[in-house]
Amino acid sequence: MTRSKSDSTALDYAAGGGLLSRRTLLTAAAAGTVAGLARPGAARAEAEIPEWTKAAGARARGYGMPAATEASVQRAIIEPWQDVAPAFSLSGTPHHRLRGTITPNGLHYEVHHGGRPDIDPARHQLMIHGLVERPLQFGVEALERYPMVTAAHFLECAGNSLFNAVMPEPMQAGCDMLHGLVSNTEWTGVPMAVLMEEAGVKPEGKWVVAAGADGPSLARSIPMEKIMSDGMLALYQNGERIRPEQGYPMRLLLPGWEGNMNIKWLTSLWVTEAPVHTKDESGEYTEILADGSSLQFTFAMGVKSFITHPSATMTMNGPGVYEISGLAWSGAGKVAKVEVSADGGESWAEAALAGPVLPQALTRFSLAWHWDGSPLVLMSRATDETGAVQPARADWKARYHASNFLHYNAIQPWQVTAEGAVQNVYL
Ligand SMILES: Nc1nc2c(c(=O)[nH]1)N[C@H]1C(S)=C(S)[C@@H](COP(=O)(O)O)O[C@H]1N2
Ligand SMILES: [Mo]
Repeated sequence: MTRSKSDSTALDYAAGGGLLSRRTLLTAAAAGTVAGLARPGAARAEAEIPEWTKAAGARARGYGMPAATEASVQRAIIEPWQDVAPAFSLSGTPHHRLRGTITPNGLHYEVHHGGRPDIDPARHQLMIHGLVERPLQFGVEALERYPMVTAAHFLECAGNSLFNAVMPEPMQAGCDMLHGLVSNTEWTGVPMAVLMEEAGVKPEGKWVVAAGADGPSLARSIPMEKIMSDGMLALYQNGERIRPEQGYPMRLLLPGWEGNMNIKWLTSLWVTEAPVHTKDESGEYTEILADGSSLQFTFAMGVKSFITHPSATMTMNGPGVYEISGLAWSGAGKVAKVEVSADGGESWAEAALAGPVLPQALTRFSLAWHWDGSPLVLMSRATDETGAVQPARADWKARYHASNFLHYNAIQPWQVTAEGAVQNVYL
């Protein structure tokens, strides 16, 4: 690769393909090498005075909305099974249109097995029954009086990134379609342990079968240990009441565990001795391994990351200095490091992680990059605090049957063409 002399004196390279040392973007901006981004300032007197500066603006309103010019920032409606299962519906978070780590409530991904029910909170009840000393029933108002905790956690569907898992050729679509079934929220609710202690779990009560109030009666068996350690009855989502899409008026939250177990519209917690092998955990949500056998109860989501800026469907704005930015997470705990490659995996540089890095939460990473206009492949590889590393696609595929689309966490390579198009590729 050739670089002009002025570039190489101003920039401090960390790896191939133009990756820059972590602090470089700030110093490059200061040195004026982020060429062509800002225009020279006009003298104040010559500057145009726009109409919004000359008149009064709109009045205060009861519930704010994004700017009208941002109306195209929407969830992607994903309908791969529309013909066979019409009640099943999905939408993906447009991560390539967002920054930071918290997902706005209106853009949280959705997976509904039987559509989104319209629940009257005054009539909704949560029952705790089975192997307990005192079977209990709670309405929303009663739950409001319990002590609550707040924590930021990702939620990811076990079927996230399914197109990369099973399609023979990489699908050309954005992060919303490809990886949108993960979102990150500050959840607030009552610790499950508080409710279970009130009901008095009998010594033989080792599992809890959680079920929702929607039509398909989605139900999952959950080990009591998880319920007692960090299970939450979530009532609030980023400070406001949980949205109908996310389980209004209440959902089960199991930090880091596959989305399916986080039962929405929660109505029943049945304490049992053993898992009951519901339809959702025997037929569905079991991974098919390479030898054809199936794997049940993969609870924690694997370590994973993808670059959001730039990403597929986006176009580079000419050669120059850019910030590569993306998201990383792990169901096992905190993200320990994210490495980025700009030469298809030949060399790697460590990205900066935006703090505080929280356990089982989306973590933003970034790294400065000088794109010289030549074609190359960008990718990110996350490692979590247990030492687990995100696998290459071929290694992930070798473990599973060709038809398996669950728990896909392989590295996402993005091809940048000489024309500046960013495309999904398999590597
Ligand atoms: N009652 C009920 N709970 C449910 C579902 C459902 O359809 N019904 N979908 C599950 C699946 S498969 C996932 S991935 C998550 C999705 O949560 P979200 O729609 O809030 O993103 O909720 C889970 N809990
Ligand atoms: Mo899911």
